Amino acid sequence: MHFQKVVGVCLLAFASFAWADTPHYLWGPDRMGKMVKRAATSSKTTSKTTIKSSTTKVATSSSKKTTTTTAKSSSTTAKVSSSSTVASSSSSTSLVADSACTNGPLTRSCWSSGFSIATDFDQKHPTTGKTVSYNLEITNTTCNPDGNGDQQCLLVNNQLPGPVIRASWGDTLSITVTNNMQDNGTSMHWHGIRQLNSCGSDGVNGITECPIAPGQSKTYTFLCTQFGTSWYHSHFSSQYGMGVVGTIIIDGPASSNYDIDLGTFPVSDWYYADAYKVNEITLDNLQQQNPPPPSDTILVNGTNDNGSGGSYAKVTVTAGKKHRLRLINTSVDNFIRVKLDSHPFTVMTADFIPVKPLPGQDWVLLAIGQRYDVVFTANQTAGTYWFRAEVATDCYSASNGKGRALFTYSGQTVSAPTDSNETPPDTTCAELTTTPYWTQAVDQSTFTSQLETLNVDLDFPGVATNDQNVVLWALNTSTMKIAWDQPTLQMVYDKNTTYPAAYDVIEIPNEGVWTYWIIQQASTNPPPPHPIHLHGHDFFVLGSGSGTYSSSATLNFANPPRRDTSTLPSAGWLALAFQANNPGAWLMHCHIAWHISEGLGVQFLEAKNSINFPDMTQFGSQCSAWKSYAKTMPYKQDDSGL
Ligand SMILES: [Cu+2]
Repeated sequence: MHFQKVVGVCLLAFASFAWADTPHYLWGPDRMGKMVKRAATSSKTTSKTTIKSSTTKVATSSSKKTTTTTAKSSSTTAKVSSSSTVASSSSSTSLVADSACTNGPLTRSCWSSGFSIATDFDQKHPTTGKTVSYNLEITNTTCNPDGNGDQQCLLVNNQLPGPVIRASWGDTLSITVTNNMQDNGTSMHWHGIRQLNSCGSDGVNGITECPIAPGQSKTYTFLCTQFGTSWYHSHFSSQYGMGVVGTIIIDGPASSNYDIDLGTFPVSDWYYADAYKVNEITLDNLQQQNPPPPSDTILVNGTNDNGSGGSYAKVTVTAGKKHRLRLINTSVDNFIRVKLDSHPFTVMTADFIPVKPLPGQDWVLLAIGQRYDVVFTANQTAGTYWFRAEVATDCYSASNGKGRALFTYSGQTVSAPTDSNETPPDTTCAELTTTPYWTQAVDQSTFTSQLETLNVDLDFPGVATNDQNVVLWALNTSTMKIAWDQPTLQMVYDKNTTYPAAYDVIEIPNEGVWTYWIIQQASTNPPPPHPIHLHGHDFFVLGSGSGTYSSSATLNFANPPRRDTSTLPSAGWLALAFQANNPGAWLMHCHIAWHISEGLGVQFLEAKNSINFPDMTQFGSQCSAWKSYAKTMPYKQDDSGL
């Protein structure tokens, strides 16, 4: 497979590099109309990233999408409507779900008749017939999350983070997103949601839809085939860094018991400058191989106290009870470690995958996009305890501030204890090794024989969209860049196979195959590790390591960790596998917002002849509205668009 080099905008965050000579800048307005520095100078060095792939055929099954009625809801309150229950997909599972037990504090592994923590949800899931509806409105406004002062923000329902989207395993979610921003398009991605047979609701502008133009709405509809914790965010350039973020709970069984569900607890880096501007500065810095700006602070559940008027997130716990806390890293650039003083965590999920419980976890590292659901017992002296969230410097993350929250025992006065300023461990940015609760082996019969190599460069295309030379990140030999008004799904629907090289389309023609990907970073690449995220699937993490992948490396095919976001180590490799079992166009990318902006992504076009397309009349109307708006929009696309 040959991929032509193209232009996009992609670069890295490298905190370890010494700051070099003062760079040359051009200036121009950013999306918010502020004057910002833009990249100007050319640069040199190249480095390579390599992806190897191979495919093998195995049996697969397909699931049927069922239709349900929808209900309207007001902004933050979900309404549920029921229709007749439809049998879900049939298929075999190697594990037998308990049909008798019901979910409760001592029986969290149970769920409903025929479904439990032992259910292989690739093969089988409930279909409740319920549709849970939400309305999300995005506006251009101001916020002041930590007391630093009002700044420009883009918020969902005027709150940070946006409302929690909550449904149960087997429900259908129907979420209407309205763009009431003046000068921004948008599209909303539901991170980690499989979107089985509903690729058109994946929310990736330029791939699965045109952006939603100002004043327009789109309703995303999908079935909750898995359960656990996740988040949603805009996929329109760096927009989510300005607040277009919220969290998701899909209720279901769990591999650990607990009494009280404390809900989602996102941690995020935060910048006082607008994210588009920070993105521009990062691109600028990359030209000199300088690090991006550090974040200004870390928000815990959207808030912090910087000492001048902000407030800490406050959580009440009940003595003697087990509490479930749903941790999510919703950052744009930083890996974050968290802990709750004197209350070690038992980790029980990794992303949307229930895992064998891992007790005794002190600091827990979350890459951008990752989630861990944890359980802790309130068994200490009644009082208030610090929750800590700090950037992982061993992952080349950097922040000028720390995240803090207060956990107080019920009946006690909230009173911040003296902060011991405990230092988080500085290790090797190692990801927690998790074991899925139920065993699923990855087929390895032709892994070796069908291995092929796709090369990727840290790209020096010579000319960029703004007629300047810029260094770009590239995965699969080209820097990714999509056109907002030409989504891949439309091209596939039109049977137009002239995908631009910059679309980085990798076709997986046949369902049922296992695909294997070794993502290789050269030692000459800038050092930050990359949190690699795949849409439309979980992947199996066969292995990772430092240096160059070798066929003698030990890979785990028997029961590998499974999740939707995993870390490519600095100067190392990451081996992933997933089975083609969901026709669609699926983005795989680095979840550092600056890096996908700079092109570090590819898209898999899976079984294009079997895609269940969305309503293409509505799809076309959304594109028409976007094209009409784009003629006069004040801020043109200046990056990958993603
Ligand atoms: Cu990256």
